[in-house]
Amino acid sequence: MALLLPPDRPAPAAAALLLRALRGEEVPRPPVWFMRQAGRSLPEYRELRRGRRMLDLCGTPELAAEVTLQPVRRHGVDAAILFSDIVVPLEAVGIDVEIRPGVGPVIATPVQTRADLARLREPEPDTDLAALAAAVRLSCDGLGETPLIGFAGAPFTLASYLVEGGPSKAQARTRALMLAEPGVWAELLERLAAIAAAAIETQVRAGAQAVQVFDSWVGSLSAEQYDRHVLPAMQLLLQRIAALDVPVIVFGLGTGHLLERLAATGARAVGVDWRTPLPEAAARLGPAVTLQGNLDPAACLAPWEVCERHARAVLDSAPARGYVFNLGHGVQPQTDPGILTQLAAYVRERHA
Ligand code: 1CP
Repeated sequence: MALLLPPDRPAPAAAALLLRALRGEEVPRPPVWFMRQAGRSLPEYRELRRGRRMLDLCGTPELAAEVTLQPVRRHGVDAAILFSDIVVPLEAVGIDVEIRPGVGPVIATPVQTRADLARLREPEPDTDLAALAAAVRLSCDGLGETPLIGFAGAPFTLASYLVEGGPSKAQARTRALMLAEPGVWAELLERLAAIAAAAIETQVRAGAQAVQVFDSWVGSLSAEQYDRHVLPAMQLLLQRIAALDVPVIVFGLGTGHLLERLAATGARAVGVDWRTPLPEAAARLGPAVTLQGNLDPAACLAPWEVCERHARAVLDSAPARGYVFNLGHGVQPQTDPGILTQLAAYVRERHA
């Protein structure tokens, strides 16, 4: 499997751009990458995926590394994100999870009682997470100077899949458990924080230079619920990551009301979705927190002129320092990859 990058990959000078921006340093232009840049929007991914289970693809290091590199080759983005999924560390400890096409992760036996918690042990890095580490190492070998972002699902978002048994709109069962059984809930989130921490430690030790914690669905909580039922586990997770000395981005969809809380986890950077204007986020979080976002992914489904206009507005509203260009959530599967290539070039060249 060819892991080599074409000659037009960004020059090494741009390579550390992401890390510099995450640290709040002055940079010549904002770095650009896209959440869910690897995967279904790319025909070369769909080709490789054909006839394979998603989790088998994640568990085959050579293939996972190849998929990780695909968007870097094609779009010239300033970072790769490991091709994996937030449920991979759960599968690694024996949770019966399957990723169903067009649905997402489905858990055959949901976690709903105190007795179920014993199934959530911390993974052993050298055995349970060996394939994850190998995928990171191979990805880094192929990336050269371009940094690799490792990731994990945050405790709340992982809990939502485990408790519901699959994707859900409102996480009603999850929030019901949180309110009805706060003791069970706290232990559940503590165990999930340990699982996420182990996955991130493995990725950083194998070469990931930054990490993102995806708390995609935590926007369904009130600020008070977040403080009481989620923040302690997030702080545990972020404390373990702090020992690794890599920048951490925390992201959640629809978290405009929680931005200060996301920063209170100890994150170096906060991902913002398109509903919160960047100047508002900057004013609320201050210059010590890097912002990442926040082009509406729907803009990438529109003709290029429309996408460009919205991208310009995002860039014009972004802070001069401590800013990473991204979408406000993941790339939609039906996105024309040509638009993403144009968008990455637009961000790279606007300041040239
Ligand atoms: O080919 C396929 O059918 C699988 C589709 C797919 C892919 C490509 C899934 C199923 N996961 C992934 C890869 C993935 N997942 C990546 C790496 C790719 C990249 O970012 O470039 C990452 C970072 C994730 C993380 C992930 N998985 C999140 C957090 C990010 C987000 O979008 O909010 C979540 C919530 C998941 C669960 C999940 N896995 C897959 C789907 C379709 C879903 C979401 C289902 C739902 O709506 O609840």
